[in-house]
Formats: sequence, C-alpha cells, structure tokens
Amino acid sequence: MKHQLFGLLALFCLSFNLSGQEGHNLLINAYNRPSTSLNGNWHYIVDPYENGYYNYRYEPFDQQDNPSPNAYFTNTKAKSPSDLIEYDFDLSDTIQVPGDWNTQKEKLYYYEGTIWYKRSFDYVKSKDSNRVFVYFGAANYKTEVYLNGQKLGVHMGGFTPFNFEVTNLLKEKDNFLVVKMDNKRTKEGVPTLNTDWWNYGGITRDVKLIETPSTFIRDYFIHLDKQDNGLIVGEVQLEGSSINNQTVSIQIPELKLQTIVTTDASGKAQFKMKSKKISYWSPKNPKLYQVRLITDTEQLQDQIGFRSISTQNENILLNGEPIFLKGISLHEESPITKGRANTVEDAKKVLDWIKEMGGNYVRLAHYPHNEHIVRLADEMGILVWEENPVYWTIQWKNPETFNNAANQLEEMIFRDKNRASVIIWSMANETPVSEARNQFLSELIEKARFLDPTRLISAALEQSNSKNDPNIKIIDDPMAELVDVLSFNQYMGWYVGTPEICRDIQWNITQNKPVIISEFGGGAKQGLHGDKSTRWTEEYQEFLYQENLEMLSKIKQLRGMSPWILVDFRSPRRPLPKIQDDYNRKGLISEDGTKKKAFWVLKEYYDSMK
Ligand code: GCB
Repeated sequence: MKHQLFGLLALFCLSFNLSGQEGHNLLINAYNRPSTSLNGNWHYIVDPYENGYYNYRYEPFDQQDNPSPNAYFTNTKAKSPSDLIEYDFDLSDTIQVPGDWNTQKEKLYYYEGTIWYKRSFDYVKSKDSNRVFVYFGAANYKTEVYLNGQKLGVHMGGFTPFNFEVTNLLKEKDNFLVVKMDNKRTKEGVPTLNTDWWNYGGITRDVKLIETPSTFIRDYFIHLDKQDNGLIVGEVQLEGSSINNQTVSIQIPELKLQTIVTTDASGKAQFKMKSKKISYWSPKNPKLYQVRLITDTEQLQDQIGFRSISTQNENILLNGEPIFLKGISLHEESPITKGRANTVEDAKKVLDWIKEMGGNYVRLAHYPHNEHIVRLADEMGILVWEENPVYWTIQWKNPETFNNAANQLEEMIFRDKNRASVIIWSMANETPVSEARNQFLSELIEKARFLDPTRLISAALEQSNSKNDPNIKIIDDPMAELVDVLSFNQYMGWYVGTPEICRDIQWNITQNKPVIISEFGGGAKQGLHGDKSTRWTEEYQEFLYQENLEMLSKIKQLRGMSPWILVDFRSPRRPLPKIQDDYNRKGLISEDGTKKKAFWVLKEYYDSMK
C-alpha cells in the first residue's frame, strides 16, 4: 500500500512538474535542425547572495507584478545621471559559452552558486509564420531563463537538453537573453550533495535558436522491429495548429525506401518499411543511413544506424550474435581544455584512445554526456552505456527527487533514442539497497522501458559478501532481478586489500544474466615509478589490472567491462598533494594525455579477444 501511494504521488508530481519543466516539449534532432548559434562571449555577473534575484526582504523579483529595475533579468540601464542602478551587464566581464566557469576564470575555480549570463542579439525569421525556440544542450544545475524581461521557465539538471519557445517575445533588434545559473549542490538534487567529480558550473553546452514552421516535426523514433530485423519501424509526432491528417514522407534513399503516412488527431503517425538490404550497424560496420522526414512545410534529415540488441541467458546479442563489450568508463572532461568537454574534438580524442586500446564500448559515467560524443560513437562504431545521475545517496523518499530523476531520464532517452551506438540505459550508480531505493529505481526502470522498449536496462550495483565466507562475493540486490544486464562495481586491490587479494576472491554469481563489470581500478600518478606494491605508482596500477583481469575472467557470465577510468578527472574528494592535486588518479591516461602502464595491460587483454 505504501508503495502504491508513493507511486501515485510520484506520478502526480511527474506530470505536474513536466508541464513546468518543458521536458515533454523538447525538439528531436536539434543537432541537425536549421538554427542560429548563440555560442560565444556572454557577459556575466557573479551573484553569491542572489542579489539580482531577491529583494532585501528575500522575495524573488520575478514573482512581483512590477519587478524592480534592480532585478537583473530586466537588464535595466541608468537613463539619467541621478538613476541608481547597481549592475550593468555590458560593463561586466565576458565568459565563453559553452564552457564551465571554473576553468575559465581562476577566481571561480571553487565557486558554487549563482552567476547571471546575458547575451544580446538581433534575429529576423526566415518566414513570418515560423516559430522559434531557444535551445540549451545543457547547463549546470538550475537554469532560469528570461528573454526581453519575461521569464521563459526553469530547468533542473546539469546534463540534459531543454528548450523554450520564444516566438511571441522575439524582436528583430536588440533582444536580451538573461540566464540565471545556479550550481549549488542540494540534498534533494539529482545528483545530491556528494559525488566524486567536479561540480562544474555554467552553460556547459551549445545554445541556439531553432526555427521551425508553424506546424513541425517535434519527435520521431526510428528503429528495427524487435521481432523482424528486415523491418524498420517508427513513429513521428507533429506539433502545431494543424497536426491532424497531415502527410509525412519517410525516406531512406540508399535503401530505396519511402513511405507516406497520415497523422491522426493527436498529430501522430506510425510507419513500417521492409527491406532485405539493410546493412546492420555494429562496431565493425558502423553504417549510418541518411533518413529524411518530409512534411508539407519541413524537411528533417538524420543519420541513423539499424541494429538489434538483446540478451539471451548469459549473452548479449548484437544483431543476434554474442558480443563482448571491451570498454572503459569516462567522465565528460576535456583532454584539451581540462574543463567540461563540449566539442567534437574533445570527443574524437577520447574515442580514438578507446579504439587504440582495442575497445568497442564506452560507459559514459555518471550522467548524460554531450551529443557530440554519442553522434561520433555512432560514426566510429563504439557501443555506449548512458547513465542517469542517480548517484550514491539520493533522497529516495522524496517525490520531487524522483520526479527530477525521472525527468532527466526522459530527457536523456528523448535526445538519444535514435542513436544506434546507445545500447544500455543505466538507471543509477552504487545506490544503497533499501525499500525506498528499490521502489524508486524500479519505477525509473518501468519508465525507461515505457519510453524505449528497444534497449537494455542496467544499473551499476554493488557486491556483497556471502554469509559464510567474505572471500566469496555475490550480488544480493533486488534490482538484479529487474535489469537486463547485471552490472556491478568492485575495487579489489584498491579499496579492498592489495592486488594479490584477487587470488583469494571467488565470484559466485547465480543470476542467469550477462555480467558487465561496470568499474574496477586503482590510482596511479603518471610518471611515478616504483615497485608494484607501492601505491600510486604506475607499477601498482599495472599489477592491479593484471590481477583483476585474471580474477574477473573466471566469471562465467562475464560479457563486458568498463574499468574505472580512461582519463584522470577532477574531484574535490582528492586533495592529496603531489599525487592527486584535485584529480582522481584512476585514469589509464593522465589529464595531459600521457598513457600509464596499465593502459597497455588492458589493451593486451582486449586485443587477445579478437
Ligand atoms: C566508484 C564510483 C566512482 C568513483 C570511484 C572512485 O565506485 O562509482 O564515481 O569515482 O568509485 O574512484 O572511488
């Protein structure tokens, strides 16, 4: 009964909140739509007391009928010499969008709080009846957006896209877009107060204006039929004033496929196209097809690969064939700028390293990464695990927290559901078993399966000791029953003993499912050498990988792994001077791009599996 109540409450809050969060209004394939970039230099004001948001009675300006000129979103200028205005965006410093503020401005390295961004622009629509949306690839964590002094809305969550319609507010000259960014960590947030990564703040991904016709294609999902891999199936959703009874043509010229469908009263149409000639997407054959969707007023193009993914007993089947996921975990940190990654070049560099390592798979931890890397993984043939930032100790009993997690999950799936490389949606990482947590995660799983019945579901779980013998490890977590792929993190030789301990450990995994070791690893400071029993040396890490690989290969259901982690990454939990200096050192490559010895151990292991 308690569970049902929680479910109902969460469901209520979800629909209530989604209408406020615009999650359901997202535009599909923002990547390829006609758009105008708003990237570049924006003026910013650092506002630790949120002085531009609250008056001195701590009432939000944007909830008042006549907001004071001191409200930053009004972007007011002194008009006469006697006017008192205590801010001026245009006289303030500038910062690059996209980009985190921590690595752009030395003073902001540790800053967690509010910063206001402002950018002015002119905009002339290509057709009067067209609509315009302002689209953010992501911004961390809470974003409040105002155009020309009007509030467009709020978005929560640092790693997923959101957009607001601006058609009725937009002018041809002198628009001002003001964005209040706040990256303070909160107890009820997703993630919550405690993580092992840097809380980069700011507008961290691309911002653009997207122009659409008055009725437009808002969403589509195109994939192989689950039962029949000679069948491409899909659904398209229009939005606008005339969505009923519209024709949509779907074409895949290279396969000589075309179908024309008519939308129903809700603007939806389903389609099917049969072909015997589909060249199936896989790491060895990352074939993408140009797919066109055409209405009377619009033409969209996307690059889509077709493949099936499923499990059968202990196997993961890609296009019906068993596959081993030779992977590595990754944070979204740039090997070039050393802040948040947000370019194709950043993505290319890390995916090239994975290829060099003999890998075919990446775990994008611990939150949805930018779209460049997923699109590039599609092109390069690298399988992808994507993850919702439900990390460690979320407030399991708080319906708003659930609602927030569910919304981020929805935005992640929405953006990437047409990407062939993405095969696994992960719900969470290392979350402690409890009734409330089990309920929370099972509802997320249900939601993910509803939104996307074509992919595998997993979560990075934890191991337990068997009752009789602490050296016998088991997975004792009710989530193991609900996932398609059983994944868990383990740190033998690092948090548990030294690498030799692997020789004493036995894995007694009883679930009849494929197993992915979602994490194992240990730290090494690149360039530090010594004997293999000295922590932080490259030799210690090398030895740890050798012992772990030997131990893990004995798990009979082992079908993949994503050791922790490809590149050293920033974390405030890692202050040890001369060794860590704010970096988690478990990377196989240093933040400067130099490979450590363990890189070659993993490469040898993966190469031997060819
Ligand atoms: C983990 C976490 C990961 C940490 C890692 C570590 O289990 O999932 O986020 O960074 O361990 O280095 O401790």
